[in-house]
Amino acid sequence: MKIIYSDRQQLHCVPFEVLGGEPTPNFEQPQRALQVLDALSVRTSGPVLPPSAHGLAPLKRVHSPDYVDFLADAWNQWQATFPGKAVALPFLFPNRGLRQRLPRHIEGRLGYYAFDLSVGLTATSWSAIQDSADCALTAADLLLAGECSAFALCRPPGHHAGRDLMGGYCYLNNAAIAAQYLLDQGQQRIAILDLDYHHGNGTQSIFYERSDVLFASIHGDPDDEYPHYLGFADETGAGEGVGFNLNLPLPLGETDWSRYRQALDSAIERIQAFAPDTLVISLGLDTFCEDPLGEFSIKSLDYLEMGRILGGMGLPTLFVFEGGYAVDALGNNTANVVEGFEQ
Ligand code: SP5
Ligand code: ZN
Repeated sequence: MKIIYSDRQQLHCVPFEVLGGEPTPNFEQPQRALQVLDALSVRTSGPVLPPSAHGLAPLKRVHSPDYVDFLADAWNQWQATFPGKAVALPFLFPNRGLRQRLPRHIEGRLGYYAFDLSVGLTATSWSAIQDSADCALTAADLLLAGECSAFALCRPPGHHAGRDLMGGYCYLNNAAIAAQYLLDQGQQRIAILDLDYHHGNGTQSIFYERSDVLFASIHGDPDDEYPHYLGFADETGAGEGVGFNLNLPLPLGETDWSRYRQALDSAIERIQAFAPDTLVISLGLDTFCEDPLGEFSIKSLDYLEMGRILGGMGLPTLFVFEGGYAVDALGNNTANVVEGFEQ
């Protein structure tokens, strides 16, 4: 399958985040994408192609126009206010009891559009963020042109980003943007299967009241794991979307492949009943046993079987790369999914 990737995605590099009460080197490093690119180039049919620019319009079909314009201009505003400070980072948020009102000052704007401290912006972040979304859109074009699968090697990732909210290393929701684009190009139903270890709160919230996009997610129980405030089993959709949201939270520490596989079977059963035109897979590899942010125990060879099961669904499939922080194993694990899928 074709792999879509842009070198400009290397331009986004946030030096630190805050974890466990301490400044910590940011886990979402440029090297992640290079490891995956290497492994996919060597081990799968390829080829690797650059994204084509789709402009702001498809982004604004999912995100609010003010949020997209903010992302594109945030660095300029930051630099004007904090000259010489290399990373724009929020530090306060309009939580309970505070006004949901976009203020003038960049400090207030950053917090208004963020829900955690993992989403710094540097001088070159926007190029990478935009190219990451363009990778998903270009991969969607391949499916529209009749390819049966494509791999969008997106970085930064997307599934935590909401309509006007960044967090969890995510700025633009690449999977949601691709799904909406496929609908706008004439498809009727899209299923999004989110296999990242963390719940895809952004994707869920974007499509929560919609019946043309089915969202199914397998993830660490948010009672015990990030993002904590969404992703529970009783969230089944609202309004038109009732019945089109499926959360399968699994326990930390005791989820191995056999347990995960049962959840995957349930998700697949629901997706097959939905009969989507395209399956978008938010592929996070942070379910890996050695992932520094995860508490599942999936092994490298399990990803081969995961790929075979996904390929066995027989649906046009768009892979969108999300999380995964065991950098040394990330390429191999990702290539295992793709190789299994192609068997
Ligand atoms: C795209 C993606 O995978 N984003 C993940 C962001 C997670 N950041 C916060 C991690 C919090 C770590 N706390 C560990 C709690 C017990 N495992
Ligand atoms: Zn994750």
